[in-house]
Amino acid sequence: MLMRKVPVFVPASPWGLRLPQKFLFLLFLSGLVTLCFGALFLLPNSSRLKRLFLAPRTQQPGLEVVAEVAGHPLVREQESPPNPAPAVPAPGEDDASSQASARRRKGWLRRTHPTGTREMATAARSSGSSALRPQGATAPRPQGATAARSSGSAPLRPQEPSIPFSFDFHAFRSRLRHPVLGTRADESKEPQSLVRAQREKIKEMMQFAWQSYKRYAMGKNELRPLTKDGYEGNMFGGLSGATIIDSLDTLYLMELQEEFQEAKAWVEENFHLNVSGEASLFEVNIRYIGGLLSAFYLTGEEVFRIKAIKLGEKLLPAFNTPTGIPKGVVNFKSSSIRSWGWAMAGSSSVLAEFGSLHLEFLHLTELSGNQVFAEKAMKVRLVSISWQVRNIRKVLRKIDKPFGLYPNFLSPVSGNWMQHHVSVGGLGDSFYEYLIKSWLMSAKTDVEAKDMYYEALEAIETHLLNVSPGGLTYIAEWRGGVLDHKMGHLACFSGGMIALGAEDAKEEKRARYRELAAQITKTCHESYARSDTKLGPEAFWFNSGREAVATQLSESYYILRPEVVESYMYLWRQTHDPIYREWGWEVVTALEKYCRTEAGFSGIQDVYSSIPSHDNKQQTFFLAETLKYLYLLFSEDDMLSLEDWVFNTEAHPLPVNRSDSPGRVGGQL
Ligand code: DMJ
Repeated sequence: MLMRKVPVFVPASPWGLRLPQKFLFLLFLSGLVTLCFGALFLLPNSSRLKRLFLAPRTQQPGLEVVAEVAGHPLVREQESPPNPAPAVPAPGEDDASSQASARRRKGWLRRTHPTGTREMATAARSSGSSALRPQGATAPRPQGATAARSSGSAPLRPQEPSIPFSFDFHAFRSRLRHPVLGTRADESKEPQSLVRAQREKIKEMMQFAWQSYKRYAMGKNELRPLTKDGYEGNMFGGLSGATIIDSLDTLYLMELQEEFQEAKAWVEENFHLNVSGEASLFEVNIRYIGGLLSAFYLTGEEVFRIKAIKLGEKLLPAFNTPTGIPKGVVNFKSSSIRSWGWAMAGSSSVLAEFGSLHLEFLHLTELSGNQVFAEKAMKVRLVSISWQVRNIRKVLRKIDKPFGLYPNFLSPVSGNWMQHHVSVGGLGDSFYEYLIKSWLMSAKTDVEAKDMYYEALEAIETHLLNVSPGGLTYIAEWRGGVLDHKMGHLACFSGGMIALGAEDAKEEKRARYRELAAQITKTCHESYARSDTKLGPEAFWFNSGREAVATQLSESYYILRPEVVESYMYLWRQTHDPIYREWGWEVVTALEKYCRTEAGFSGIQDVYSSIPSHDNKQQTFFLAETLKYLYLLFSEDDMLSLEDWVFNTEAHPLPVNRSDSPGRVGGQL
């Protein structure tokens, strides 16, 4: 019989184990522990276990980083690194196609909202989240208003990690000073009034424009009413549905409930971001992001917030230039960027384009939370969305300006002006608009924007403003000191802008600016009144004895632009002079007579012909802006009150920021 030899000097353990066995057991145990610890690293970032044991040392908001902007001194900025390498989702990665990182992003998106889809919204509602309705509204509202709360309504799932950011939609709504759609005092006082009938007529026009688009072009960017089909265009990088997203807030405002629901359903189900074309940074920002942000602020529907943020991420590569001044075109697939070929042979960024991002980008920060956005969207480096636009401001503040004027073309590489053409119309326009609106949107804390606006206006007044022999006030264009005595239709927004900014000007300038706003608006009205159709041309001149008329056919077209009625709306709100409603109604009548076709509204090729031919395009801004401003012109002042809202340059209302959130910009950068 084989007997195992037991060494006498090795006592048995209390568990009956001998030393070699104990050693083996310990070896096994320590191997197990090492394996478990190593496995932690393989867990997704959102895992609670991982965060518990491997707490990341991320930078906290408020930490200062120092960035060098090429050609400029060191830039000190809150929460912001140098202009980074593009840190957006990998090409093609988005809500439809992203894989692992999308799952990671979903983690934080879910944390701040009860829903990303309609089904989830429904679930949130049925789980008891209170329905939001426009405050003080008496009439039925679009169902979009019955939105789930952004935070606090749906309890976070126990396994969901918390994040330092959440947007409190209820708190935001409670900070508004007026019901979103107003109190409709006029409706109860005078239910059959003329103004109400006029408003209803404009609503019918919107309904017709929408129905026509829906019937012939649903999902395409624009309707072609003559050929009864859709058109995608080449500005949106392959994104679709520009008319839908541009229309959301107008439909909501006019209480076109069914139509609003159709538009919202399309966004939920069909608005895909996995596109791969070249997009205009400016157009995508003002139309898509502006439209989505407004739709969110009006309804609280999470789908709009999420899509806006994700689209914002896709635009970030545009800022990857030595100066941080973005280029105008982004390739959604490769993230490569370029300037428009027409902008000084592809060397320049355009003032109106890079100068019209501020409002939307601050709200993207407000709704995403800088740190989370940076961590997830940028993967590694911490970059706040609003830093990008703050940097633009910094560059413009420092650069030498000829006579205090801002030329239209700037090199994003050197940070120098590329020529000296100054215009308050095309190429320059909304840069000035965003200065005064940044001041207003910051609840009058962004002193830098205010100062830049009044300084620029002063220079415009000194060098560009003119009065024609016939007594019409106009803003000319400036080419290195020589004036072109013309105004573009686009420049006609300036009447409204100057009216809007008049109240915060130095006291001795206030009356002057009010008067200037009225005079410019009158001139723009003249450009309409002097045409056969009572619609205004694309550009009008003041020379050779002719005033406020186009001088060639190539400038005689009207493409359903809003700028003139936009100024009527602001002037009406400021003065309540009935002339603005009269002028607005002239436009309604002319649109009906010359632009309405069997299948939608169309621009016309010659405003001086009483039988004009149509251009076969129902522009998205007709629904976003022209009809919205007309509707507001015939509404009470507390509908989208200017105390609570600023309109972006595509007429999408964005709220004045009265919170202490990161999106809020003070005067100092
Ligand atoms: C709109 O897209 C915007 O208003 C933009 O600022 C320039 N103009 C068009 C409409 O005319």
